[in-house]
Amino acid sequence: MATTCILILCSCFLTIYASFFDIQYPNVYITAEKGGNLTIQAGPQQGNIFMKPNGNGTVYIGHTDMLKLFEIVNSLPPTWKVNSAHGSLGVFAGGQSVNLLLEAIDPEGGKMRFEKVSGAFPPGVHLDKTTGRLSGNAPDVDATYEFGIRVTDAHGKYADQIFSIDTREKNQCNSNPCQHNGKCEDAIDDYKCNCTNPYGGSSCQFDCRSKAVGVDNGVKTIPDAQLSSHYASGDHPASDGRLNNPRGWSGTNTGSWLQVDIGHPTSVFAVATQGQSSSSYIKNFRVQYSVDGNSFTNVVNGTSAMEFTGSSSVNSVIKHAFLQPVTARYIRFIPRTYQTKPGMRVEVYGCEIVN
Ligand SMILES: *[C@@H]1O[C@H](CO)[C@@H](O)[C@H](O)[C@H]1NC(C)=O
Ligand SMILES: *[C@@H]1O[C@H](CO)[C@@H](O)[C@H](O)[C@H]1NC(C)=O
Ligand SMILES: *[C@@H]1O[C@H](CO)[C@@H](O)[C@H](O)[C@H]1NC(C)=O
Ligand SMILES: *[C@@H]1O[C@H](CO)[C@@H](O)[C@H](O)[C@H]1NC(C)=O
Ligand SMILES: [Ca+2]
Ligand SMILES: [Ca+2]
Repeated sequence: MATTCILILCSCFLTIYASFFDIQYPNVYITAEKGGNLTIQAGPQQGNIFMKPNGNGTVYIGHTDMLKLFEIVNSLPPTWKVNSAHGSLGVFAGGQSVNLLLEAIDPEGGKMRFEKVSGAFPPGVHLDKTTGRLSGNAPDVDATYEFGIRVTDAHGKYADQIFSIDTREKNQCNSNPCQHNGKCEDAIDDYKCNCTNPYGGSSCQFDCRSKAVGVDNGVKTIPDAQLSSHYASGDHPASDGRLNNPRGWSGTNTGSWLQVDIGHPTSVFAVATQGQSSSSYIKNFRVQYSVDGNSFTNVVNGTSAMEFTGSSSVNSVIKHAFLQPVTARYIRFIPRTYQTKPGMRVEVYGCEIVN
């Protein structure tokens, strides 16, 4: 009976003061009157106020998620798990693989982000910003690289730490890369060989006396544009002046010449020729060489220009080694005496000069 009475009272109260306590199923609103304040007060002594969002619920003040805010406020910054004193991550030889994990722990166990805030990594070493892994290959230099890394948690709390990596230049000569008694000099990520005569190439692996630069028709390392001539007879251009070419180059008189532009400074040791045809061939020729394509010098024996014998045969190759190798980019074949027409097909032998 009393319960019914209270219920009736309540419903009257709610109808009259809907703005104060309003149920709009399933929502419940408590609203003060205009200018009024809403006060929730616990019992006068040791009373508590509980707000209990359930499940994934939260408490908002304005648009601020209070639980998130407390989470951010309470979140502790990550801490570094430093592996060694002074943040030294180790010593790496040139070319050695670097694979290091910059370990940090976030007390809340959330995701972390890593970034460099100062200093420099060794060239070739990179940081993965999500895992904190440093990887790459150590540069071939003696150096210490110091850098500051900031690890930041999901709440923007961060911790900085200075690290360092030491690198040591590797002596690339330790593996004795220079063949044929070439002298080795260590370099950055590399070595240089000072080869003994007649060897060449980056590891003195070539016998320059027999290393063709590639004029030969079957090789053509030297493109047509690098073959030129003076006074060619029209149907036998310089581009046919290749050893084993079916046509061959032909000049018109002793003022003619055939030139090979090797393309780069080369230590030239020898040349070879074939005749142009069974009836048209050089009997004797000189060889001139040049570094710049303007100023040419005779290949000599002592102080006189060497006179080389040409091949009078279509097929047989006559090869002539110079008494001393010459440094040249351009080699010119100059007819001296010839049968019918000064014709020939040529190859040049030598090693590229590498510095
Ligand atoms: C509401 O609270 C403010 C601040 O305490 C007070 O100045 C004001 O008088 C209160 N309003 C009413 C109607 O009590
Ligand atoms: C909270 O939300 C997540 C993802 O939406 C859900 O997997 C989880 O069950 C929810 N927890 C509760 C207590 O409702
Ligand atoms: C190469 O070795 C020779 C003989 O020892 C020396 O004269 C020459 O200067 C060396 N060249 C270079 C570039 O080191
Ligand atoms: C070089 O000249 C000398 C003396 O003049 C001679 O004896 C020698 O045969 C010549 N060598 C060549 C390869 O022509
Ligand atoms: Ca944290
Ligand atoms: Ca080195």
